[in-house]
Amino acid sequence: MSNIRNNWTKDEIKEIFNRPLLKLVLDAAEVHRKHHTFGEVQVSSLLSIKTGGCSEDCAYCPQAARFHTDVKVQALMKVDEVLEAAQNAKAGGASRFCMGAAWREVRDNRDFDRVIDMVKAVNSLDMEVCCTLGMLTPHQAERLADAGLYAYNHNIDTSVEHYSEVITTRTYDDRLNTLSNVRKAGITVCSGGIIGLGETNDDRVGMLYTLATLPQHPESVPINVLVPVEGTPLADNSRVPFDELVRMVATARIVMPDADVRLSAGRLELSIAEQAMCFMAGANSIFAGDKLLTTPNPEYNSDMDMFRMLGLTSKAAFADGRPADKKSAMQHEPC
Ligand code: SAM
Ligand code: DTB
Ligand code: SF4
Repeated sequence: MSNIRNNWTKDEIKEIFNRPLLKLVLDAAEVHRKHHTFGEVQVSSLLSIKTGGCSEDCAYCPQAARFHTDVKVQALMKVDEVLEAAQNAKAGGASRFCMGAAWREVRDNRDFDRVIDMVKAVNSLDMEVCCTLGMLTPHQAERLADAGLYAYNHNIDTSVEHYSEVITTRTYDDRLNTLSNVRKAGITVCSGGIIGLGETNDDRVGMLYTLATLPQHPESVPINVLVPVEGTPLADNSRVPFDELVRMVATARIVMPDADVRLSAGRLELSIAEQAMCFMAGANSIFAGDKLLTTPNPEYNSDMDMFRMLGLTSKAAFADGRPADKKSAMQHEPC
């Protein structure tokens, strides 16, 4: 019998979340060992293909036009420039290349046509291609799938209860709808959130509850720690203590055993020892490269030193199968 559950209750998740920290880490490590190759880490590289000037009001985001941050608006990059960045990322050891655009949603215009060309170009490098472009219609998701998109990142960010404290310009249901469109198109789902937005522990449990009770768990779950950026409403939020991140990672690992749990934004503030505890607790994915979208991330060489020190290895691209395999597997599943 599969031990993947989509019928978690909030109380069950809360009980896990509140276990004594080292017991929680040990429990998560056991789940991790059963479902993954322990010590293998999926390495993604991020590129902001269209930066700043976004119409949304996500209170954490330096790219929202309404906040006065140092981010310079940049139009959509050219396909050749993106391809070169992907080649460099591959040479640096990344197996997945994720392209982010500061858009509320995708529009059916020439910019989207260009993104489709970017997806095709990066796909030809035999890398897992990921996009995060805002909301998608079913048709747009199909076009991305046909171009060879492997994963789509769209975060729910926080609990349904806390959501409207952070974002007012699109709803939680809008986000869930995009996730459903992505899933139906046969693209793997990458969805997680952020801690440090002023949420309570109940909100953190609530966010994991939403993800873990989706009809199918996301294949990737990024856990971001807020990077406070000057000019955003959350610039003065206090730093999330590291044990709270470990709790979040470990609980995500236990309730979504097959997912890749990604230690995402906020890694620059963590020591190697703190990251090691996150890897023990079930984190098995990172963003590598000295920049996330607009904020800094650890240097590539320091991450490689960390990998050597901790005995971590990089997961190969498509180790979990190719999109075509997944789509045909989905089509053969009973309704
Ligand atoms: N515009 C698209 C969207 O919002 O779906 C894609 C890009 S958006 C920057 C991707 C994700 O980055 C957000 O959903 C959020 O979870 C994360 N993010 C943005 N700013 C952040 C920050 N300052 N700290 C941590 N995570 C952040
Ligand atoms: C995700 O969950 N985290 C990444 C990626 N998905 C797109 C983005 C983090 C952004 C951090 C702030 C910035 O660099 O602008
Ligand atoms: Fe725009 Fe995405 Fe930033 Fe929200 S998170 S302001 S949608 S770029």
